[in-house]
Amino acid sequence: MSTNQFVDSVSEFERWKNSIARELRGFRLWLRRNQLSDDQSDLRIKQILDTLGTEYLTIAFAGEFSRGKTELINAIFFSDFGQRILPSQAGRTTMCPTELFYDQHVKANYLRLLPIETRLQDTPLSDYRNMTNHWVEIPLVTNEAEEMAQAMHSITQTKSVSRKEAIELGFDASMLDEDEDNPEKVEIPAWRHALVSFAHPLLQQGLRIVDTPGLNALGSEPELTYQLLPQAQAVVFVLAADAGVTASDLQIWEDHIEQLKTRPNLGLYAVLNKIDVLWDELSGRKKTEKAINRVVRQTARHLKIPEDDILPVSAQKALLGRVRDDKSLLLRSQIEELENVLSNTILGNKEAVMWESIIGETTRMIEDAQGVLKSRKEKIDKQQDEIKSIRGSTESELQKLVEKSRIAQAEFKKRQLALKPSQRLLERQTEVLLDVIGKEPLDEAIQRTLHEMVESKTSVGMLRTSRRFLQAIEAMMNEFCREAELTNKMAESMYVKFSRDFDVELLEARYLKAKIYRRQLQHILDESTQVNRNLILTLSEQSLAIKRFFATTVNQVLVFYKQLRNDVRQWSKEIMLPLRQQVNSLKDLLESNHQQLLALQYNEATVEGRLKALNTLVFELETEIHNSEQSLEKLRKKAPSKSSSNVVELAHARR
Ligand SMILES: Nc1nc2c(ncn2[C@@H]2O[C@H](COP(=O)(O)OP(=O)(O)OP(=O)(O)O)[C@@H](O)[C@H]2O)c(=O)[nH]1
Ligand SMILES: [Mg+2]
Repeated sequence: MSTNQFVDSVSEFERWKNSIARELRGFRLWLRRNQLSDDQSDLRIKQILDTLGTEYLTIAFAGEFSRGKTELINAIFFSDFGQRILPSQAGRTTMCPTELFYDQHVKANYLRLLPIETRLQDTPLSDYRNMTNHWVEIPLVTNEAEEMAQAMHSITQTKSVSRKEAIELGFDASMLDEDEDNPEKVEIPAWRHALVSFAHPLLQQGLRIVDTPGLNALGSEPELTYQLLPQAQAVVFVLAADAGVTASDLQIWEDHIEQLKTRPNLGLYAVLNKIDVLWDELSGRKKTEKAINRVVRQTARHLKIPEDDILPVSAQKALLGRVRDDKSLLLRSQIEELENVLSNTILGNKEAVMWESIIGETTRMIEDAQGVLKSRKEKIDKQQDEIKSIRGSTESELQKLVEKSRIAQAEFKKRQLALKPSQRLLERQTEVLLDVIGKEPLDEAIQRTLHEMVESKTSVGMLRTSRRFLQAIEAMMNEFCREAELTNKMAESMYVKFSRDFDVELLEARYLKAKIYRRQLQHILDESTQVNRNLILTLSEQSLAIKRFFATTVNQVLVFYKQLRNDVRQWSKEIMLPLRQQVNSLKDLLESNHQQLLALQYNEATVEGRLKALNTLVFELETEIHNSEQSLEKLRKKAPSKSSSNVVELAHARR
């Protein structure tokens, strides 16, 4: 297999996932051992473990056709096949977006192709992923390079349709090639999307590669811009050194890629491919180097990004160098510099995202449970003092203590009941919060928009309507933020009351972080403003523009709010968990204390025996607290080290 930087990064990623899973499983047992687990916490841990199993490190390649995106993928990842595995040739080659990964659910090799006609339906691309019956499946024999390459050839398939049909399918007719045999018709991609699952070591460990076609594919499949690219940890924009930054390169960059610059935890790079065309043996290497540097500087100016983010390479020579084992050619291709940067970037960014979501949540869960054990220990300390003080007490004194403990139990029950109203208040407030972002107000806004769009006579009118829709969505978010603030205040006062009533240390309430959601939504809205403009102004047929608007922006917003509702529900469960754990733990303690006093009273036990038993309990608790501390330390060590910026940005919502 190829020996590049990715091998190290991807296996580190897998080790990382495994060690987190190990800690989580250990924590689940720890909870059970300490009587702190219940169905809810158990289910949550299972969910986190499941998500962990299907986390991918994603790297996406985009750019105008024929810049060498696919050649680059062949050179970086699949040179061990000794030939090109993905089709790469002059002219338009890759016809549909192609995802290469290993399907962790099915654990099988396959090539699935989604027919282009599915674009006529309203179903978004993301929904098709789980609808296997809509895809055409081609078997993959992955140990035969030739057969593998042949199967992959279907990614390049086109079909001939009338201009009208092409437009209906969402293509910009001016971008398409004429059918040579039939000038009435145009060539369009036969497939809308390709999923390639195969058991390559890098992919098995969780790497996912996204290859996109040039030919303004991003424009005709907005979900790519919206979902697939922003989810990646690195996006590589490929240019060719001989062409420089052409008008169409720049257009793709400005319309679809540039906005990713502000995404947290996403590395954006430009690759200046085909530097071998600048290699000139006659004028020597120094001059060549100068020429390359010149193009890099120009590119940086055009794209408005730092020169350091532009990486000159020759994909073709890199592939050749690897296949022929020609070290000096490989070195000259500069591919290894690119691989270094990319592999570090994806790992660092992924760690940052996972730190915020999975690891963050796990640490919080452990900290909370640890808090419960600590206060359990405190209470036992107090009990010990009490027992010590009854050494040599008379029967009537003991009787008093038994009575006192009975009263304490009754008191505890009362307090438990007194907790209910504030809990109910918080539950009701959560309902209010969910209503604000509920399906109903959303559907209303959507229906209104649809109606207005159908009614509007001009594209300017449609643009105005689409803007109004985005404003309504934003207003909804503002209200959500206001209500969330109130919710957080309620949660806080419930925690304060709890610690006062039960005389335990104040637990730290985990607040609902509305601001993070607001920022996320803002990203979606900013991006869609741009895309909608292009969409509405370029699609001449109104009904098509409407359809596309709904398939992209509206769908994005729906998905976002659905996720938000899930997160709010999850949060409302999580906020109660530590309190429930505390209550159960305290109740058990009171009960066992009471039983022990009774036993002392009836001479079934001695004070010394009781003290010994309590000592053992304290020792066990200390050990368990120490264990959880070690788990926490291990997890904290996994805090992102390589990635620098924006670490705290996207939390919860990426789950
Ligand atoms: N000289 C030279 N040619 C290259 C290099 N990389 C790719 N090419 C050639 O450029 C052509 C296009 O390469 P592809 O990999 O198909 O380009 P692409 O960006 O994937 O193009 P689409 O799939 O059409 O979007 C092919 O003929 C490649 O052999 C390179 O580093 N040097
Ligand atoms: Mg290609």
